[in-house]
Amino acid sequence: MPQFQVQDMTCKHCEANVINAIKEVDAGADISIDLSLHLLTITSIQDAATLGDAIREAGYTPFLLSEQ
Ligand SMILES: [Cu+2]
Repeated sequence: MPQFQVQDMTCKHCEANVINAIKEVDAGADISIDLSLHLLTITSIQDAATLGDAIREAGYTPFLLSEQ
C-alpha cells in the first residue's frame, strides 16, 4: 500500500480534500492519515502514480515514501 508524505496537508479541511480526491479515483480505497506527521497510507486498486496525480489535482503536494 502506497504511503505518501503530504506536507501541505495541515488540517482537517485538507484531510477531507485529500480523502475526496482519492475516493474519486477509487471509491473503495482504505485511507489512513496521520495529520501530525502529514502521512497518508492508502490501500487501493489504483497504483501509486494514479493516487499521487489525484492528490496533486486537489492542490496538494504528495511525496511518495513507499510504493508497497
Ligand atoms: Cu488545511
